[in-house]
Amino acid sequence: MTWFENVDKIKFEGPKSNNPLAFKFYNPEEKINGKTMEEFLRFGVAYWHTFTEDLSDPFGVGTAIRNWDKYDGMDRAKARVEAAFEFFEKIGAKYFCFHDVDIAPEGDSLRETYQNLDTIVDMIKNYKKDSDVKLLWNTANNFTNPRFVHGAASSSNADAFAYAAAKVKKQLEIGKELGGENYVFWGGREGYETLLNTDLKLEQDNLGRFFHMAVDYAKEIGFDAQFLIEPKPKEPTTHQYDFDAQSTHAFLLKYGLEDHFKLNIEANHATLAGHTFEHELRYARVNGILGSVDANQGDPLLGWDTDEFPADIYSTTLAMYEIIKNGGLGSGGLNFDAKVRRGSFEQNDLFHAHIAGMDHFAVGYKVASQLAEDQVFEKIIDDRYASFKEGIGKDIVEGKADFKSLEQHALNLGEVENKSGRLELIKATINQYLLNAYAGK
Ligand code: XLS
Ligand code: CA
Ligand code: CA
Repeated sequence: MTWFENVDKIKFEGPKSNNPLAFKFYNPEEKINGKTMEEFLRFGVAYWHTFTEDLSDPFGVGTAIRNWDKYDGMDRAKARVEAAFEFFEKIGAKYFCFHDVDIAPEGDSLRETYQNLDTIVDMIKNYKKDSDVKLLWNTANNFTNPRFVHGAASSSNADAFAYAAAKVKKQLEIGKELGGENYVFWGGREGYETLLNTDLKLEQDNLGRFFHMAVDYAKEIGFDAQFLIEPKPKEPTTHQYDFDAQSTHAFLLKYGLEDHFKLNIEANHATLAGHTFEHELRYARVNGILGSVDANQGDPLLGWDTDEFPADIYSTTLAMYEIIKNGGLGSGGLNFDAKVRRGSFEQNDLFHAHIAGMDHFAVGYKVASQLAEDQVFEKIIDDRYASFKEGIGKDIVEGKADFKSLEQHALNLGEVENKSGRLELIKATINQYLLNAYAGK
C-alpha cells in the first residue's frame, strides 16, 4: 500500500531544475564546515500539520483531501502512521514531532486514551526499526479539549491540573519509549483571558510546580531528553505566560528551572510578540538556552499565528546565522511547524511545501555560513564596540570604573564623538551575499 502514489523519493536536482518534486538548493550530502546539510539542519516534520490537519479555519470547514480520511478512529490513526513513514522517507526528513492527540484519538476515558496511544506507539516503534527517522520531540496537547478551558497547569481547577499532569506523564513515558531527543511544553492555554478573574501569582507558581514535577518524573524514569519551553505571547489566550524568550528566561530563573530547560523558538511566535525571528534566536543563543526551532513564518498583514512554510530567505539567512553561531542546535532541529494554505488542499502540496521549506533553509544556511566565514557581522560589531576594548571602556567592562572615575572622564572629554552605524551598507552587503551565493550556477 502506498499513500503518495505519484511521488518518488525527492532528490536534489540543483538551482536550474524545473521539477516541482525536486530540491533546488537542499543537497543533503553537501558538506559545509565538515558536516552535511542533513546532519546540520536536522529537519523535522510536524505530525499535526501534515497528517492530522484538515485546513479548517475559524470561518470554514476543512478542505484537505487526504487518502487516509477514508477511515476514521483508530483505523485512520494507523493509516496516518503508514503515510507518515512513507512521507518521511520520500521527503528525506530525519525527524518528526507530535502531540498525543495527533497520533491517536482520545477515548471515552483517560484509560482508553492511554490504550489508543499504546497501540499507535507500538506501531511507530515497529516502523522505526526499519527506518532511521527519529523522534525530535513529542508533547501533550493540553489545550484543545474543553477540560482545559481555563488552562492546564495554570488552570483555576485543580482537577484540570491533575489531568494535564497525567497526560504529560504519559508523554514522558512515550518519549522515552520512542527515543525522543527533546520534550516540548507549549503553554497553549497557560495564560489568561482577563485579570478580572485571575490569580496571576498562584497560576504562575503552579506552572513552576508543574515543571518541577515533570523534571522529577523524567529523572525517575531515566528519560534524558532536553526539555524545551516554546514561548508565544498570545493566541489562544490574551496573554500567555511564556510570552517570549526573555520573559520565559526570567520565569525559568525565578522558579529555579534554568538547568533543566532550553527554548523552542518559533518564527511566527516571535513576530506575534513584536520581535523578529532572529531576535528570539539571538536572545536564546547568548543566554545559552537555544534548544530547537519551529521553522515557519507568519503573515505581517494578518498578525495571526498563520504557521506558513518558510519562504523568506532573508529571514532564514539571519536565523541560520544564529544557529551557526550557536554551534548548531545540539539535540534540537528545524521542525516545520507549518501548514499548507487552505487553498493548497491536494496531498502533493505537502511535498511542495516541505521542499520549499527545506530549500529556503538550505539557502539561508549557505549564505549565513559564508557571512560567518568572512566574519561580516563580527567585524562590524567589533569595530562598533571598539571603545570598550581600551581606556575607560575597558575599565567599565572589567568593573574598574565607578561614577567618580566616569565623571572625571566625562569632564575631560569635550564632546562625545560617535561613528556611523552604517545600516544601509550592512543591508546591501547581506543582499550581495544572497545574490552571489548561487550566481552562475
Ligand atoms: C502553537 C504551537 C504548537 C506547539 C506544540 O501555536 O506552535 O503547535 O509547537 O504544542
Ligand atoms: Ca510551534
Ligand atoms: Ca504556531
